[in-house]
Amino acid sequence: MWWNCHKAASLRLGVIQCEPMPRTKVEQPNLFAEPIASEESGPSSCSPSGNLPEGFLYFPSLLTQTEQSALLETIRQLEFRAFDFHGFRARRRIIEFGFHYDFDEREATAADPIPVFLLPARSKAAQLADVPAEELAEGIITEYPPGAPIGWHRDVPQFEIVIGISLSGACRMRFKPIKGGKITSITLEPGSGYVMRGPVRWEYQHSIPPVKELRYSITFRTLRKSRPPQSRAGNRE
Ligand SMILES: O=C(O)CCC(=O)C(=O)O
Repeated sequence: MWWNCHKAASLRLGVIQCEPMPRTKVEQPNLFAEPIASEESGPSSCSPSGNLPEGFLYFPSLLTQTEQSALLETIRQLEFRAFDFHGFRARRRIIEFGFHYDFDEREATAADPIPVFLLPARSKAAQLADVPAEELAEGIITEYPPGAPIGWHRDVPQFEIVIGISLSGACRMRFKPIKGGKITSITLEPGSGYVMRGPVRWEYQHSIPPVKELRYSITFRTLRKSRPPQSRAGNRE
């Protein structure tokens, strides 16, 4: 059923990039103005992003410049912690709200609530996914200094729909089928949003190569209500 909701949300909210749906351009005056029609090609191993995995939606103009600036002003003052994965300290740093995920225990436990300054962004993220804002139970802010990547992974199975918002710098996001196959990619521009659900969420891994400039992302996730369609293999975060 999510697919139907998905279609409805897409038509109401703006441009999506998603296969096998044909690319649809619908003007949406405030939230998602300036939709892009195509993306540049990625590295030679990547195909152009027109072949993005099913279930991935991209909204290039989710936040206005003013909204981006206001969020960044607050985010820059937050105390990030190094992302630690089984003793490996990544270059990116994070702050978790709503839930904290413990990779050693493989458990999500309650964390500080999603702060007020993130609520407008959460509302917009919820509209992208066509879910009530309160269902976005977790919010993670990630800081990528220049040169910081995020490796290939599939998000942990405690969560379901993933919605990401990009701030400050652009980056490339790549997708790789877990069962093997072609890598595809898209550029995530500052102020853009994306949704991952269904096939792209469960049958693919995603990654971000080292970023060229400082980037922040806000990731909202809903809690999973049913068993994921795939085994746990390939989960990292
Ligand atoms: O920075 C992003 O947009 C992606 C973040 C991500 O993949 C993750 O936190 O698992």
